[in-house]
Amino acid sequence: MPTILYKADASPTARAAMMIVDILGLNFDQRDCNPVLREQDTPELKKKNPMRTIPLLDEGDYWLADSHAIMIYLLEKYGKPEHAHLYPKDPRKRGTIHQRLFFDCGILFPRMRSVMAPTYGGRLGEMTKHMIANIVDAYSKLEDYLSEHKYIADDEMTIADISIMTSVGSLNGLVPIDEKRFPKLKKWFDTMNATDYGKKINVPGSEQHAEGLKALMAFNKYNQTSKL
Ligand SMILES: N[C@@H](CCC(=O)N[C@@H](CS)C(=O)NCC(=O)O)C(=O)O
Repeated sequence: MPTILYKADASPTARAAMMIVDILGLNFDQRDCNPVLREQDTPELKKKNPMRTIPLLDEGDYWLADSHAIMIYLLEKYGKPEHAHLYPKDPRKRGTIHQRLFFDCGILFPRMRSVMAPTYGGRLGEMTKHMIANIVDAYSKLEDYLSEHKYIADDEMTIADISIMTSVGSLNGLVPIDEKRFPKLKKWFDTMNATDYGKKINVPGSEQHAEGLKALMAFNKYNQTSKL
């Protein structure tokens, strides 16, 4: 059975897994699974991933959820010497990479999710000041990380960059990075998006995601005001 990757192009977390698959040159069966339509809620997928999220990697007799876990797994399983910089063996470098991945999982992506959930739920007509301030605050933390190293976790590109560029991609479509305030972040983001996989996967997927959210917010706002 070929390995299946359940994904949606607009999903930041799915994009991270898709880019690692692309970088490693893996010929997986990449299947669309739309979380907005709850296509991940089938009994088969629920059993494999009780979190009911994408991406989900399915090898038939083994499955794995969470983009960060998937990235590490694929790198450890298929990484060749030319990919070593993406997930170096040095414990301190790994320590920093893991911290940045947890930062994405625990802080950055949830700030995106706090906009996504009420928008898809039909409740959010426009972003609140608090949501915007939280996103700008996350940009400022990333600017600090980029003052420590050339990339997010190291002076070479690592999986932390691949993970974080997807969250920032969608966030930037909602709250554009202010280049004057966050010059290092803007430069890093442009560099990441200029890679082959950035151009092919992250740029169009982020645009689709942010534009879809903005359109839905406008629709929610219209619905809310028309009910008054
Ligand atoms: N920590 C998870 C988060 C995955 C996640 O929340 N994915 C979203 C799509 S961007 C999803 O599937 N949401 C559906 C839901 O939460 O019910 C990861 O990195 O894979």
